[in-house]
Amino acid sequence: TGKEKWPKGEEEVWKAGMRGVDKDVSDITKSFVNHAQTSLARQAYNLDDFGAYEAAALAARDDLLVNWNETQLNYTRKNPKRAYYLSLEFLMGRTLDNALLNLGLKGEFEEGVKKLGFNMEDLLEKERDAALGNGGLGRLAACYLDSSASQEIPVWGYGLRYQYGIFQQLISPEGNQLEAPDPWLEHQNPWELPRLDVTYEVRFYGHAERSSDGSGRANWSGGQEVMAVAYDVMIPGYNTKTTNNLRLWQSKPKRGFDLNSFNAGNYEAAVESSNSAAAITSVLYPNDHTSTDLANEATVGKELRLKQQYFWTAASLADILRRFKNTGKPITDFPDYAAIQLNDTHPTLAIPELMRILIDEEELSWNQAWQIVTNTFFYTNHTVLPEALEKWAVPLVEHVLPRHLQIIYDINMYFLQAVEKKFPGDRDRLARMSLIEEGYPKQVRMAHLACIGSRKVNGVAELHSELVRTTILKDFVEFEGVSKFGNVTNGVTPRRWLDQCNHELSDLITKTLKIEKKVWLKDLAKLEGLLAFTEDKNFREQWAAIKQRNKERLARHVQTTLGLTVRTDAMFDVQIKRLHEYKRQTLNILGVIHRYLTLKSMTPAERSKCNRKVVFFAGKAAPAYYIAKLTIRLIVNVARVINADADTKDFLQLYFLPDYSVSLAEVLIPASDISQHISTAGTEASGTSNMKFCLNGGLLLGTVDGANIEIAEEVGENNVFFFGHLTPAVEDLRYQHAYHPVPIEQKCPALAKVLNEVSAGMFGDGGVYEPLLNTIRQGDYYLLTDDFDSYIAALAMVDDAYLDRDEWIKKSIRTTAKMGKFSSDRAILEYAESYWNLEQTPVS
Ligand code: GL4
Repeated sequence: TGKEKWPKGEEEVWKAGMRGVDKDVSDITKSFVNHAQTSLARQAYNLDDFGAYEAAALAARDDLLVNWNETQLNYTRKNPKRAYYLSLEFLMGRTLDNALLNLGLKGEFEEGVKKLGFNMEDLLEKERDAALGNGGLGRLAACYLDSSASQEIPVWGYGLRYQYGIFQQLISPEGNQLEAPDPWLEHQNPWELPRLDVTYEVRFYGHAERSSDGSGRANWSGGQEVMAVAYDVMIPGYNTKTTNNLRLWQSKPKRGFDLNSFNAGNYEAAVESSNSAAAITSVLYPNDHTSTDLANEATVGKELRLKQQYFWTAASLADILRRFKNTGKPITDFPDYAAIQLNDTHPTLAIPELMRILIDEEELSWNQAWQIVTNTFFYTNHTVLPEALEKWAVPLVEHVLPRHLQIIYDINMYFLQAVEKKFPGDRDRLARMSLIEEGYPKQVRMAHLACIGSRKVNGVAELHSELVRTTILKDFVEFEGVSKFGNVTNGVTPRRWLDQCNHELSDLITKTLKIEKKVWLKDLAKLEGLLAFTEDKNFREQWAAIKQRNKERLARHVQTTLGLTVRTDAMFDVQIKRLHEYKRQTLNILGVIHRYLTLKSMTPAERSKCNRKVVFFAGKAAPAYYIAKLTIRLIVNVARVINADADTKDFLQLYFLPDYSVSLAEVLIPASDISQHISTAGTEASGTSNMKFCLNGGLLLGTVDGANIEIAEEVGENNVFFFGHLTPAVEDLRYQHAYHPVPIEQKCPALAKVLNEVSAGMFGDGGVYEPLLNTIRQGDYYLLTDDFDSYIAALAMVDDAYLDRDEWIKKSIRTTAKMGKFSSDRAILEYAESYWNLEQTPVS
């Protein structure tokens, strides 16, 4: 507002102090030592690498805070429209390196810590990943925050401050996945700022009494009240002062404990309710692509998840509304100042919650309220897999959120009336579109609610968005018109996924393009300039040498963490992602076995003409996903056998790297020659690691699915390796499996042979794998028997292409050169312009 009041004292002193100063190395060493001594209470003699990391982090954080404060003040003064990104997952990974890069202080810090006797690389390794997400969806949210800040767009993230992130994955000697908790907050977290004064009360249970005055209002009272406390995480933009905010909520009891029980000597009862409040934000649900059958799972588990969702949306909305109300604008202007992006259906309860606030508290009419709601929300769908579409049992919603269920029913009533009016007498259509699915129990269809409560809906790649329009939301397109249903193809931040993880390549690009790094890293289309250098032999050699050093870095990592020796004079073939049947890691491992059998059948002379290849897998399976865990077990045991086979081990090695994480991805991706993105056509909404590999000059082996298609459009089909059936064929093939099954021996003898070897015990007790093999023998929902032959043929094409080293390197350069489209800057600007209607708001 420009009318801020200064405390009594000298305004100039305040201003000078708050502006921050340009840092040089001596400021950094001073700040580092000061933090070591005061914030950490350590002396030089007892400062280990971890302590030094903490001191460096605190020094960097001081700079972030100066920028953060200025950014927030700038927003308050200019009061631009803002967007709020509601996501249950933010998979941030490590922060220090990114913070220094974005602040432009990497070199200075490196020098500073060196002066103090430390090595920056070692310190960076000490940071623990912030792993508050499962996979692609959560990492996308993190990339979008980076891009929003970098592009100076006023976006805040809202999420939960889980005490435990995604579980740590251990692999037993038998090859079983074991889970251990991830207590990432064990040490103090320098990247967050507790805002113990920013709190909201959130209610659960109780009763909702509709008023009898015909206003449609209700009074919701009783039940449990829990406090939400804010923790702010600074999100620095690259090469800008703009530092946005990610606000994470933690639950805590409203009152410390029940004094009555305490005084009566019943100590357990006294703390019970406080424990149940704390439980809400205690752990991230480790399920990716499953709503874990929320209607049938044991009630307690699913109730906690519902409470998480409501707790988070209610606190976030209250906070957003409070900020808006501080501006003094009338509530009807709300959609002109706030756009709320729903990251998948997880935050859909925000729709009835905003209705509740507007009707019961702001006393607006239903129509006024619905008008505001449907101009505020935007919904991104991230999957069309039926098992991942969230549904909540009506009795559970009624129990936990009685007022919201009333509102959902009212929304549904008005909605179905409108549908009936447009399509009179079409009962089937009403049943298909209803927010409530009939059955025992009835269930609320969250995707339908998110769709009708939003201004726009989008998918995350062209094909996926088309599938959203023509399958799961087809009726809604017919009812509301197609213009509401768009596409924003995903993107990844080139800061983390090129400059940070592959610094040498980034430097080579800068040197070659003769464009400043800070320019091309924010305008990634500039990479196209590399095309002019594909014929430059010297450039190609440098390009290839960097890939080689990245392989050696990965090999060192495997050596130090697992004690295994990886050969680096081989093609590196990588598949890293959550374990899921639709992603078909099984196809990959069966292909590896096929290669192994082929090598075994060769004479040494024949073998010596083959490519050497090292295959890497990494990824976590949901703890209750039995088939996915069995796939891991198979991979581990195949690795055990083939890595020990003297006949073949020079030509084929296989590794399953445990505990996949953002940090591990940062080492794996730059080292890859070829990566696999081999989902059954139509099942992978987009994929984002495909973009990261290609950005780092790795070629892509994949199906015609998700963003693979758009990558191929950019880099040209002769630079990617495609195989497999296309989306339109999938339904027919499944029908044939069900009604006209053909024995595998007949349909795909090569695959039958592989399955038989597994069954027969080539990799240990064959019986163990029968349930996994049976998913292929019977039903084969993900079409392995249909795609196996063309998969093997594609692998052979990869081998052939790799033998021509020069041509391969050219393909690699061309691939990186054409990745401009896949910057998350492009994606976030599309959201800002075509969805949220936001403007860039630089700190002036
Ligand atoms: C996912 C998709 O499976 C993945 O293809 C996509 O890239 C990602 C981000 O849009 O979202 N959907 C779910 S659910 N988890 C994902 O990773």
